[in-house]
Amino acid sequence: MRVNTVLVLVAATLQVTSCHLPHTLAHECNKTIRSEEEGEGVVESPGYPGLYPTPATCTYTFLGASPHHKVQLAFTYFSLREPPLHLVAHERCLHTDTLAMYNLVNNYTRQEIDTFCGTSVPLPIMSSTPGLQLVFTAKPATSLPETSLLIHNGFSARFKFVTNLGMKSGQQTAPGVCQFLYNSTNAANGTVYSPNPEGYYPQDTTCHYLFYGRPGEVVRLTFKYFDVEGVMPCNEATDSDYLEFSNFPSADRKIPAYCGNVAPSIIQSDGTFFRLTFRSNNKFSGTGFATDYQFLDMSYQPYTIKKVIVMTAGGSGGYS
Ligand SMILES: [Ca+2]
Repeated sequence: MRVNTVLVLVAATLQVTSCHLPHTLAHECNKTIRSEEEGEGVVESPGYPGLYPTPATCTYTFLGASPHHKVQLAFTYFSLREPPLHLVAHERCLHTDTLAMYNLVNNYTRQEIDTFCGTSVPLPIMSSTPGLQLVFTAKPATSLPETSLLIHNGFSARFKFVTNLGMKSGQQTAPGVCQFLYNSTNAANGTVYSPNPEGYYPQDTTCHYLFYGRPGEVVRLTFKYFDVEGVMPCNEATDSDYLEFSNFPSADRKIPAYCGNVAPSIIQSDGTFFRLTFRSNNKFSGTGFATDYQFLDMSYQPYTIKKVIVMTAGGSGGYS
């Protein structure tokens, strides 16, 4: 109840303050961005690149017009007032200015992604739904130690509504669907990424990567990077996100699921088809994975048994 009262007071103060701010600054503080009006652009804290006003509460709402949309956000600058130094990691953001991020379910219900504070630039994030909301909260100037008041220019980030989950390779089977095809006839090798490459993968997302080799080919995966939130045995029972492999269109119990920070060793398919499945749940995200893939023609391997052809009389034996 007390928190609610404080929030109401902060909101009331902001309302009054807004009247005296330049038009652009007041306009930027609470903003709704719709994909049909602005498919991509920049979102900034009030007054950026100058100091942001304190106290302040600003809500930025991104709404994708299509159920296939997700919102990708990549920060180019991030500097909020530092929390008091004595706080432990999980308490840091409780006592300073913050930027909280939420998936918007049905454009309305908030589902927290994460909350950031301090001066470390967050990695790119992606919503798991067509809606994303940012809530920027700056505490009153007097509520923080003097040392934390030096830098507070706020944040600047590029946003983009995407239907391909930001993927950089493969052929997507349908907009908004996290299923990508890798045909040997299109590319004999390349790299496969988790959704929102080089950032945190979106929550509650399942992706299938389907590899199709030519006759006689297998596919080999060599992992370059691996950070999938979870613990052994990497399944729903342990609240884990995971990566699994299959030689079939359905699950393959022969190969264990992978999660954590240790990348799988080289993985190779038994035949021409291979399926890689990534699954994230609705809490905590890692930065995902990157793996090189290479189709290999096994029909020319030295240990392949060659058919012996016996020539007719007058000829000589040989191998084909
Ligand atoms: Ca998770």
